Amino acid sequence: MHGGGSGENAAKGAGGSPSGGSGGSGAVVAPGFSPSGSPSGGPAAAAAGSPSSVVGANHSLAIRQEIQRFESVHPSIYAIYDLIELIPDPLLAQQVREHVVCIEDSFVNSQEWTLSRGVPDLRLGIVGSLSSGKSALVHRYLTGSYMQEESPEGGRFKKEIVVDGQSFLLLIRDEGGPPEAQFTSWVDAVIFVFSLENEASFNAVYNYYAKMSQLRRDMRDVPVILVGTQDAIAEGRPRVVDDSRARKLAAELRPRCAYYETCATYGLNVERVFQDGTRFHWN
Ligand SMILES: Nc1nc2c(ncn2[C@@H]2O[C@H](COP(=O)(O)OP(=O)(O)O)[C@@H](O)[C@H]2O)c(=O)[nH]1
Ligand SMILES: [Mg+2]
Repeated sequence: MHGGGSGENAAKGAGGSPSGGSGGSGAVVAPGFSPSGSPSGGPAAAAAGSPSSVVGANHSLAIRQEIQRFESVHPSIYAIYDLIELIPDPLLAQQVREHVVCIEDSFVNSQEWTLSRGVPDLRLGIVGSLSSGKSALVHRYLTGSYMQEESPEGGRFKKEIVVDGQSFLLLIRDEGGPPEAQFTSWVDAVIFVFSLENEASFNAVYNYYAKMSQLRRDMRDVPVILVGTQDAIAEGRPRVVDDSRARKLAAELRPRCAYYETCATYGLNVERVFQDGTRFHWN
């Protein structure tokens, strides 16, 4: 059940302390982000550059304004969810909640409708079974910090990335459940996430991929990345998926499919995963 979850999750995200960003986790701006790993100068440098860079700078303004819009509405949505908790009649509360969820999904979180088509965007989907570490991964990328709370509902996030002086709006969709048709048709690239400590989450990746292939004819052309998340690899939670099995799965998904182990607590490979997830647009 959706139940206001994406808002809740985004609220948790916004609670972090973004590194080098301009706001909450839904809207972190990262000037200088570059898929090649070398800082590209950021919007200020872009404005002073070639004509094509100036176009990028214009998009940057539109993107920042969109991120601001996105951020400014969320507090009101969270406030409404809190107020709904106070409605004594459970049926009425549920009806109001469903309407708010609908508004949130189709307008507040909308990633397509509110921005001019001319602004280049990148739609990155994150999918994997419950508790595979998707939200912790996304949160780490957006804020540079580790989020302790479980967040089963997923969420949608926006971030400006600048590549060679060009601004792009990166749309991240952390999917709360299995990949459905709308998610599958929406994505430009997919990060499949499983937990290295959970066999079922590893098996889910192949099943999710197979499901997406049934739903989308050109699924083979969609770039994918495989991510195995590490927890503390502590006693009582041993690693159950070894490197060779993970690499074998990656190879089954795609020839030369990138595979990374990540750790949200100390940030291992997190930046690289997202750089790879967006790199395909420029290659
Ligand atoms: N110690 C540690 N815990 C993690 C890490 N990544 C995820 N977790 C924990 O694993 C649980 C599930 O993570 P979450 O991101 O909510 O999974 P999701 O359901 O796929 O979004 C949460 O309790 C997280 O705090 C990590 O890198 N280190
Ligand atoms: Mg989650």
